[in-house]
Amino acid sequence: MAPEPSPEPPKSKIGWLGALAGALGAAAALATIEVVTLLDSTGDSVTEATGNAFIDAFAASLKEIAVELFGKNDKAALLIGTAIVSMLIGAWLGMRAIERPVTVMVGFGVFAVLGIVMAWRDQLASKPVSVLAAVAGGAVGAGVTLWLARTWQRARTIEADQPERAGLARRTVLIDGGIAAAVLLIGVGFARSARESVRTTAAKVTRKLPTAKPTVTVPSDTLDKGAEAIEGISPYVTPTDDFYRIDTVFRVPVVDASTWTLTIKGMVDRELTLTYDDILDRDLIEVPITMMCVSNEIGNHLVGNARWTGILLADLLEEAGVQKGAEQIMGESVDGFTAGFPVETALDGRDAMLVVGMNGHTLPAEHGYPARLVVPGLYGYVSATKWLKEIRLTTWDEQGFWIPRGWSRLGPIKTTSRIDVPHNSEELVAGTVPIAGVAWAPTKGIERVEVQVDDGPWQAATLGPTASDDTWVQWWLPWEATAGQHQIRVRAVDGDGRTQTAEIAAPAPDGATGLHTIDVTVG
Ligand SMILES: Nc1nc2c(c(=O)[nH]1)N[C@H]1C(S)=C(S)[C@@H](COP(=O)(O)O)O[C@H]1N2
Ligand SMILES: [Mo]
Repeated sequence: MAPEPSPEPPKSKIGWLGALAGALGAAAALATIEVVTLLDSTGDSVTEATGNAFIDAFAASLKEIAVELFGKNDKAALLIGTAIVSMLIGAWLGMRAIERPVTVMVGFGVFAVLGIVMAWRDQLASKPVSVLAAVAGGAVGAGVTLWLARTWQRARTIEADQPERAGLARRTVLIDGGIAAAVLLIGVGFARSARESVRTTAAKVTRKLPTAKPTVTVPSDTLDKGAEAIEGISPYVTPTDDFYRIDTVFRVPVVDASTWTLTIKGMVDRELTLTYDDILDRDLIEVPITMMCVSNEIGNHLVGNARWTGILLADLLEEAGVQKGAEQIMGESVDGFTAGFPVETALDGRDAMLVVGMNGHTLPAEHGYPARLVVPGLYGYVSATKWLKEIRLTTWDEQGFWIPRGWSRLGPIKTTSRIDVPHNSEELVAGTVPIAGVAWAPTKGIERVEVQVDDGPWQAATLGPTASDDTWVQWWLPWEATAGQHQIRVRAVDGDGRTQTAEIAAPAPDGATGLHTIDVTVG
């Protein structure tokens, strides 16, 4: 006698439903962090602190400073990646929600502790708010996971016991899951936009940039202007919106200039502390300086020329009194980034500056508001600290951010030239074609730029006017393009008479070398 077929026994394992509960729980934890961080809207959240820690750790293995990873889109990708990884871990925990709820609690507890550790080492995260956010996030995460998993498991059991209630589990999962997801999205959306608006208000520029006295005249008849303008050549002064941006921050720091101060300390006779007003009340000067990133590959655009407004670092150092034995000037930003350069480079007569303005306007947040350093002739990674909070006179024992990560202690900019037009692989029509671009060797200046087509002779290009040797120079050469494939290369000779090396070197550890070379087809 065959036994009655009994209904499927309820699964003891919750399986993928638990995974879904856990993923939603992790998302709820992240959303809670966002909401609690409203208590300190201008600071970094636990999630952002984790992103920053990741960047710092990962930076060590980067051959190129920040270029790929720290681009705007990649930072968003990192944030989304953090959320996905958290949800995967949450899913893994959620699958154990019924049999071993303790695992879920411990898992989210570990999450919270990790978050606190990350926030502790982030200089822009408020410690009490981070602890609160992490603990609340962990508790909500575990709570949501366990609650959803239990509710869904119960619905399944009921469904298994009472066949007339088929579909109950599916409906419960859809409704609860949908409500949970909606609450999370609304919570995150609200918290993000509220924080963003507080940040924008806090970062409001409080005082208009006073008029500055130009130290040199910026020529108006540059090769990008007027009726004779060469189309496609880099403008002599790079518009602020087009100026490259490189930094290690996950989010641009928000600095309230009304409470911000800059301290000059370390090996000085008198420690100086300046407010934003103190700086703006001084006699400001405006100096055009070409700034460049050490990560710039030959032919690339991590370089720009701007008119910087500020005061001479040399004047500040004189007031503070540099002590004997001081070797290095270390700038530190509000988020803890550091960059150091030799004391001599601020005192040898070049215009090393404390900067508050760029191209006639208040320094934009992305470029270091309220103040940054700019030192002619040095790569940004050893000199151009943005969101500056401290200038320390110290020895070489102290190392700036990128030095232990494999970059050279000294970072003088190497003489470099670039072809802007024609483009690589461009198809041209036979006839007279301008070959044009820029070349730079800040502090030394450019004496000559030479262009070679195929195996022909090196021909001297015509140089545009410049304001000083601290800036790049525009150059151009009319070329009689004949049908066929051609290769064009450029080299510069600096103010010391030294020709740019053709030897190819990668950016690490102290800047790329080689000649920018392009191929064109003339039809
Ligand atoms: N606080 C801070 N300042 C910084 C950096 C940074 O990561 N953090 N990067 C430096 C590097 S590597 C360069 S090349 C320049 C770039 O300045 P910009 O973004 O204004 O072009 O800033 C420098 N100052
Ligand atoms: Mo850089």
